[in-house]
Amino acid sequence: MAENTDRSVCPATVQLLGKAQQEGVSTAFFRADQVKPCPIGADGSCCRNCAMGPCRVLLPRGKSDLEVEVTGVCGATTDTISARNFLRMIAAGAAAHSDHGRAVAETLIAAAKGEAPGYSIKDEYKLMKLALDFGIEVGDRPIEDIAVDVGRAALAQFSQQEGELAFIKKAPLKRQEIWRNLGIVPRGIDREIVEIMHRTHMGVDQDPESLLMHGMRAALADGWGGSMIGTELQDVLFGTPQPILGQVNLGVLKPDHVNVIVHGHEPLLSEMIVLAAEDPEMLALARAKGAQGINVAGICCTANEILMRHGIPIAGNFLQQELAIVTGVVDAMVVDVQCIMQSLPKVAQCYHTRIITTSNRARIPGATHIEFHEHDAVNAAKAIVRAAIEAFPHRTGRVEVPPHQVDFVAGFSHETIEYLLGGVFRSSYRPLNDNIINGRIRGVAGVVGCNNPRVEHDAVHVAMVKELIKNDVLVLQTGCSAIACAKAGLMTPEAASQYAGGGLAEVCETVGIPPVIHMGSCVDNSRILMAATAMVKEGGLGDDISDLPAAGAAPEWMSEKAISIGQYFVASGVFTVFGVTWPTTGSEKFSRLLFEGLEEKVKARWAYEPDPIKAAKLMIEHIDAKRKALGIDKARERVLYDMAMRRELEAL
Ligand code: NFS
Ligand code: SF4
Repeated sequence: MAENTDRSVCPATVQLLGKAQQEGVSTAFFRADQVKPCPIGADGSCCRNCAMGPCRVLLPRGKSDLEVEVTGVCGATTDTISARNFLRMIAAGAAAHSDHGRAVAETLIAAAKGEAPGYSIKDEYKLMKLALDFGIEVGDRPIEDIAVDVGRAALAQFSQQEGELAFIKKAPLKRQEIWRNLGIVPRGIDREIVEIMHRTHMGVDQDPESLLMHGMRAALADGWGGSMIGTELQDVLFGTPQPILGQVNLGVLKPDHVNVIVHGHEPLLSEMIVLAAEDPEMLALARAKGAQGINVAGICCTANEILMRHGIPIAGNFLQQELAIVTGVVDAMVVDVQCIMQSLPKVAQCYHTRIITTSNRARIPGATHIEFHEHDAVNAAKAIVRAAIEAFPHRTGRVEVPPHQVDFVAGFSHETIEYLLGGVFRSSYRPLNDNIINGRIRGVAGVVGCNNPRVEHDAVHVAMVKELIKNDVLVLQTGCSAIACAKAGLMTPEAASQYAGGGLAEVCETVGIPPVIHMGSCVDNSRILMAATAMVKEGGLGDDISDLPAAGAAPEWMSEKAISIGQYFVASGVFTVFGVTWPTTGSEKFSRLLFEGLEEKVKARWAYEPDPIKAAKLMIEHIDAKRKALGIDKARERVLYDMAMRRELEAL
């Protein structure tokens, strides 16, 4: 059995794991010891797509499917089975992000029609830009009418059967051309996801390469479709994020307050809970029950969403959801969709915490269901906050809130990066590109994704990101990875001088940004696509995303959403490294297609490397190769020389 100090680098997590153990509370950390991963499923060699199986296509020890062929009952080979399983992960991930995007579009329409009290249009400028993207007439029409049309056009992207998704046109022209030549421009979001399920059904598409091409099409429908719709429309409804100071880790919970944790992904409800918690009636009720006030905090991507727009603190990332309850001070944990552990009601039984499910798509036995609809959001939010207040006097057991809480800066949309770098009057990516060209910044890395109890919590994210910034790579982050690095103190402007290489530190200090940039939730990975595109369009770094000195990673991934994200990064031209485990290791043939073969098709590929330092090195090597291809490798040598000279001078 591992020591708790080996399970996480996050001190609050280690502390509460001790409390959970003392109190006999089961958490994912301990269950991971008990439930070992099935080796056949782990390497993608199990097919259960029909009742002639399930078939386990195990190769003789030490042999690969390049040498020996093993098939299922229907004759499906190892690489086909591996490819089909991989595609089904993409389908599930793309579906999750996209269904989220769909809900936002529906809410925008309802809000514009005045059928969703509490919601309004916060970013008219972005709405106008979207109207242009969708070819909607603006003229001097009322803003509400335009919003209804934008919402409807966004919804139509899901059911569109032919043609191309509208946001594809936001990508660099060269990238669009690559997609068109390969025939992988998504037609409609739902269509590409459904087609994965069809193609991977028994006896349909059995050519791994053909399967993978379609997998990319569906993944692109996520990144440049469902996720991008989610991000853009949320900006319209809730405002485009701007840099904001936040606090993170379980120390943000307040023992003398009613604590409401919002956990999940869709900010539609959590935005209303934030408002309900400020309602004088609710505050009075909380005081009447003996509380000093109402404290809202977030977990997972919901946390990232409301942090960026309201400065609401983040209690923790994915693996801290159960531990938040173990503090004994969480009065209600409100969940919507995705990444919510079914164990929560069971953990809550040991305390007084109310687990409240709110989406008709996501119910959990043992939880209280208070269904949330946008037309009655304010009342649902108040009912939830009231339930938390009523639970407050029933706190039982020992209260233990870890003292750990870290300040950080978040809220970097791709628009605010542009603005921060270029200033008010000439906002542009020019300064970023220039600093990459002159070598102060070596390149850019997107480090994103989950936690996974199969590896030390947060440790892989933090080690990788530290290694990258030490080597002058500017890091863009989202999701639970962003929360991990915020907790580690990497998201303050001061972190630049402490952790970044000389060149990157100099740029960060001049502009006043951290070396690690928080860009939001996982659907906001679409912001990273937009930032990469803006860099290409600014000029001087090639004419496609694949020309940029850039790389991506999800070092502690666990969800199917992460696979979809990784695949749309790769299909968009970004070299992408995953850690923990790799779901196609059972087939050397299919793995080679992902790790090598994709390069000639989309000019980017996957890599698998669980060691964070080695993975960072792969990313840096890739960045350096791209610098060389662009002919800007010499500039960096000069900068390094300058730095060395400067240090020498300083030493005198
Ligand atoms: Ni992304 Fe966000 Fe976290 Fe992973 Fe889950 S919360 S959508 S899937 S675990 S990063
Ligand atoms: Fe076995 Fe083929 Fe059926 Fe899969 S589809 S379970 S490999 S028979």
